[in-house]
Amino acid sequence: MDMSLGTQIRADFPFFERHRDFAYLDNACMSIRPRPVLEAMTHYYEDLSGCAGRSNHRLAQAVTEKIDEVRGSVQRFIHAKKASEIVFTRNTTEGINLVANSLGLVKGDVVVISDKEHNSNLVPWLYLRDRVGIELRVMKTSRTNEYVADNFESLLDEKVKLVSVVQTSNLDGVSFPVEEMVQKAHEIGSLVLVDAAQSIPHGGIDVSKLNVDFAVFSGHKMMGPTGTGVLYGKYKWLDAFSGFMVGGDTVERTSYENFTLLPPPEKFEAGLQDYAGIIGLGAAIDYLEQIGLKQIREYELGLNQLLTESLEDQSRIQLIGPTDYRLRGSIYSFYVDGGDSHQIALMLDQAAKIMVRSGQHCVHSWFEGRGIAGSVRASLYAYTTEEEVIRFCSELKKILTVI
Ligand code: ALA
Repeated sequence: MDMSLGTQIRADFPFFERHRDFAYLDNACMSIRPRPVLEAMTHYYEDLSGCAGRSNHRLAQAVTEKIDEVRGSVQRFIHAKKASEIVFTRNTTEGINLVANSLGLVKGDVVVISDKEHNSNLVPWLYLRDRVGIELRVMKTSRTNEYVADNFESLLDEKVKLVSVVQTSNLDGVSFPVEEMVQKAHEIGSLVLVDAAQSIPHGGIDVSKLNVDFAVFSGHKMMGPTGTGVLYGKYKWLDAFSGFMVGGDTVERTSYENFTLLPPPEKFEAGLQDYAGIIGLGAAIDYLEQIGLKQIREYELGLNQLLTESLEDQSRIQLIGPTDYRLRGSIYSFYVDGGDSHQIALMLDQAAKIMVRSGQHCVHSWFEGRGIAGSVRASLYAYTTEEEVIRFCSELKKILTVI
């Protein structure tokens, strides 16, 4: 494995030119943007600055074309059948809320999630449980946080209307076998939503091969702008939805008495959109494709191997998830008996400008369920260098001698 990817592409990121002494290991929360993404956004503001799908002057037409182009790029990138299956959102959470509020679930309907869902894929369902009376079933994972087929199958019956699960966990980097889960869910007539926020940036997704009904992800974790996201939905389901947020640009016509919604995806994209952001997201996809998702994945595994092996001898470290780095993608998440995760993260930052995330990572339910206060999470990406990983391990070892 060529372990030079990080240093090779580093020059593409103005952020790293300005912060040469940072070790940025909080990529599961927020990624850094390469120059082409920043330039694409600036191009919108400096050269285009129009609305899409409204005015018919040349600037508006140019923006409309760009947005259509990006929709096509997303379609190709995730292997969707139609561009109209791609809805632009603000983030993953918005996509899940859109589906939760559009499915028309009623009292007694069941939604299945896993025991390691981010709040974005837990709270919308608890909300529907409290307001509508749906039942929420939680699939238990193994001691090492992995999928257990029996635990999933035992929850499936004809009352299940949706299985909504994370593909790759932000807690520990472990992935679920989504294709197998989709097959089982479809056999009992349930739809499947996959939260792909942490999987797409590190390996992509093929929604057609997985045969998922919905997939959601965010731009900011894949080198794209903040406030951008995507909901993929099979056209037949999007078409059947009655609309969630409605208003300008979602309608074909209105009168004082009624309105006619446009077909998908327009009927879901209410109001002026983040055109600069969407154009930036398109540039992020181009950039990721240029590097190659397979190469990114393999490179990150190499870094995680280095990280895992360097800390193997640290008996106080309690790793979350399997010890095998190949099962944890780009994440190394741990806690230290007798050590506070926030204190460790602060010490890493203050002593060596190493940025990691600490706490419960918006997966409070998992931590509460196990009586663990929180973890320190180092998360890697294509531009992470071996030097950053080595620095993290060495500073952490120093900290472990004083806490
Ligand atoms: N989901 C983001 C994280 O894990 C916020 O940090």
